[in-house]
Amino acid sequence: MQLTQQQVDEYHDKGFLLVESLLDPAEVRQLGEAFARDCEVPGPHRVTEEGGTQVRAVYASHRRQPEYAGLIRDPRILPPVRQLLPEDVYVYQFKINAKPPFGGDKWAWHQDYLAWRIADGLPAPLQVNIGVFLDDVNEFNGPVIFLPGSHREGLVHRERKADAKSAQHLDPDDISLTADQLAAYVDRYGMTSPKGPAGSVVFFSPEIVHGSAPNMSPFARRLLIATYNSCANLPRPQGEPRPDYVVCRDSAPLRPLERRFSEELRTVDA
Ligand code: HL5
Ligand code: SIN
Ligand code: MN
Repeated sequence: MQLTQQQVDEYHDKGFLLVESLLDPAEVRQLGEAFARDCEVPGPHRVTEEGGTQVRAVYASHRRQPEYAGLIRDPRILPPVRQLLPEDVYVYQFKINAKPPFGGDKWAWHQDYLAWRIADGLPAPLQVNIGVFLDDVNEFNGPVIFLPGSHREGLVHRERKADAKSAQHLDPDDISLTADQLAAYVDRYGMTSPKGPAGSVVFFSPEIVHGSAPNMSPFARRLLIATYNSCANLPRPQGEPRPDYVVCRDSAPLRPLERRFSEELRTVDA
């Protein structure tokens, strides 16, 4: 699949692009089952909600579940990513943010690239994120909210809080914008939250300001986020590099699969 020039322009202008129903319902079901399976794998890659046992996020599922290994190279996803970032790319980070009904906590207002610059010494914001809706996303279940156009000003600030919220990953809370910064940015750019059926995909910039509210609805909001980084932009950590579930080491250029991930899996099974 190729994006139209208008879609490419929209991504660069707003900092994100929503493509509705890119995956079909049967594929969404497969991905959901793979997530349920992956949630059972214990380890530091499984992040729980503060003070609880509920899963908040699971990292690096593409290394354990064939559905996700295929998805990151799917011909509907990888070629568009390469249109938005015309470089050889690899997956730098892969996570699924669970946000279960009545309990998924907020994700504070932040810019991704600041996290990766601070924590991993990532030289440049040469990334494209994809957000794959594993559930229908509506105004009730804690959709990601973007400040459209906010990616164009670079980093809003460069500080990290002294006390880390999580030892397993860098929680956006540690690098969040102040209330004044957020208010000024919303004044300039406004807010919007892409919504749509499960299977929709939102491509978004590593510099766009975003965040999301807690989920107090009875609807789950599982969101898969994969970050593609330019192969020429490897991290240069100052000290110990972070674990490879949070910063993937395999930086070999990805090539698209010939057929959609679900068809490739069928061939393997046969
Ligand atoms: N949790 C990520 C990490 O690299 C950073 C956040 O949305 C990305 C800010 O630890
Ligand atoms: C994130 O930006 O890492 C989290 C966004 C979300 O899951 O709402
Ligand atoms: Mn983020």
